[in-house]
Amino acid sequence: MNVYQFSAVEASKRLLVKMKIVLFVCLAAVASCSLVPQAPDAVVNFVPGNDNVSGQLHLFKTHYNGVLLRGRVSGLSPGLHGFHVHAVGDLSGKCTAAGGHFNPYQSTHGSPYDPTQERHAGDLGNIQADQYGNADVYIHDLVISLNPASPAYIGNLAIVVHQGQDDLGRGGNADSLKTGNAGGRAGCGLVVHH
Ligand SMILES: [Cu+2]
Ligand SMILES: [Zn+2]
Repeated sequence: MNVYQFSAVEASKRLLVKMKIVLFVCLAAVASCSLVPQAPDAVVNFVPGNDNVSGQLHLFKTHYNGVLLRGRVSGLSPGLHGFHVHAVGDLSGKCTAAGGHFNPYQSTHGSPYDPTQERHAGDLGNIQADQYGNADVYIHDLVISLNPASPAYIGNLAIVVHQGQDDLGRGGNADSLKTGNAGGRAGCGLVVHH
């Protein structure tokens, strides 16, 4: 190998290293972009009702008009708690001013977990609090909407967390098909859509 050939090989090796560095920087840029947290489309801050509830949810618009609700509610008793969008965006009177379940399609109360069952649009089932009273919320619902043109739009409505468990319409009495017998209102929050 003469000197010229040697330096040509070295030059091409250096070029390859440079290309690898450029590729790495590009990939790192793409990766960091996908790690940037997405701003929520709406937020809910919980206030006390009959219990000293606090917490925050971030809401994201998803495909097909669905909504992802993500966050944490604290100050609950351990166990399952009925979780609904209610029809009125008023939190006063320990959440009683929020009215009944959000029901734009005149349905009976039911379960969001069974797509064959009738439900109020606002029926989001139960959330589960641990022994410390904290409930991590991660719900993807395809009925409620953050599209203002939808009848199921939940902007400026209230989300209520109840003191008891929602029987999901299977309680065998009249109230089961209205409220799910979820009991008093532990806390509530307004859906603030930006
Ligand atoms: Cu409710
Ligand atoms: Zn309901």
